[in-house]
Amino acid sequence: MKIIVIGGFLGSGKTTTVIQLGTYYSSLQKSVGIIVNEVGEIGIDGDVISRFGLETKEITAGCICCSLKMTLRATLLTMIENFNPDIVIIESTGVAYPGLIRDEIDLMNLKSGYIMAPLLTLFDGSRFKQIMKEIKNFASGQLKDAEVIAVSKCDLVDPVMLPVIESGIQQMNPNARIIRISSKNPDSMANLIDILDEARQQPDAVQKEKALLGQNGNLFMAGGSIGNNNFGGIGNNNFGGIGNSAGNTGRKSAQSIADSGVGSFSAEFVFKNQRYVQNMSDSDCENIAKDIMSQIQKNVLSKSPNFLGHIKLFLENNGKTFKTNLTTSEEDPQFEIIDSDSKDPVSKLKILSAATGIESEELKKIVTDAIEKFMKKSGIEI
Ligand SMILES: Nc1nc2c(ncn2[C@@H]2O[C@H](COP(=O)(O)OP(=O)(O)OP(=O)(O)O)[C@@H](O)[C@H]2O)c(=O)[nH]1
Ligand SMILES: [Mg+2]
Repeated sequence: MKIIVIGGFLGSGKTTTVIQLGTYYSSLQKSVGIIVNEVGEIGIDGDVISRFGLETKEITAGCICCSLKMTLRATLLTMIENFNPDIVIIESTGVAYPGLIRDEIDLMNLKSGYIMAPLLTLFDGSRFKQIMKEIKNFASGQLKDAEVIAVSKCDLVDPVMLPVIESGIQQMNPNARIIRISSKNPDSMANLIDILDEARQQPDAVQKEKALLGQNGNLFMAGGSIGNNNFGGIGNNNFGGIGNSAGNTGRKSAQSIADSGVGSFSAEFVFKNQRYVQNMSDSDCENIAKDIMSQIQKNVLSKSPNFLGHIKLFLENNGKTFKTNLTTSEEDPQFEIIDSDSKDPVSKLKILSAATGIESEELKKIVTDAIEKFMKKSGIEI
């Protein structure tokens, strides 16, 4: 069994990459199991991935790198017991430290045996400037354990900027191999697959840490651990970062969500008059999804003018999903229609919102206000 852990900030293209890798491995007749973690209570990505015929388990309401380590363990063990996949792909939340997930798996002593692919972390090239401005400390914490860093969405990046981005990233993690990917460029994905198929190249960080375990079993805490030093270094200083990372003098621990400075809120809304909604045309559904998203966008912008994150809205109706999403303050929402083979006949809206510079409570208010405003305007009750 091969295990691939994919991390990267909110909206950096993890799910898109998971789907491409998963469908590729499936096409080789390999059995693939996917574990996807969402920070909110409502999951969306698991649903999206499973529509590609991929066996998917979703872990919600927290981060598998910190509060949900035991859930990750149980999910992985059940998956192995149930169908012992050839390949397991794990998508972390966008506010996780992926290295902690890799290390946690290494510490599970899985009896079935496994090969860990090089730890992959995505870095959204199209948001380079904003990431460096808004969340540099946190992003560098996410990158520091990566063995492979993929600059994602390269199709959206001015080619002149790519070396600049790569050198900025290399400063944050001098040891990582940096590659370029784009979901629109099959060659870049083929290159990624080749690299994931290579044996893990870095020395085993967990073995190093085991060697550093103190008598009381605590991880080494004085002066930073080998390969994980958070002191100084360009873009690598986690002191005084957003959230409460100050005072963390050793390895990062169970606080990635707080460190990220991201507020989040997720909810599912069921339409009251199902028959009415089911008689709506596709363009009505598209307009509803866009309308609610634009209200949310306006209000998030007013609270956090330079936000980064991922706001995802799914309207599910008549076997189709009308999806709209937004990852920065500077872009327009993206829209697409996905066919669903979901057996769920209930028409509903799912919203996952996560953004920097805004409290979770504020996001909750913004989302619920947007829904209320929509109901008033349209007369459609949710
Ligand atoms: N142009 C372009 N868009 C991409 C690419 N990869 C992903 N996207 C888009 O970026 C947005 C976010 O992609 P996801 O794959 O959902 O990102 P994610 O990292 O899984 O997001 P979270 O799980 O919410 O953190 C979606 O609108 C994707 O369609 C790419 O290579 N090029
Ligand atoms: Mg995702």
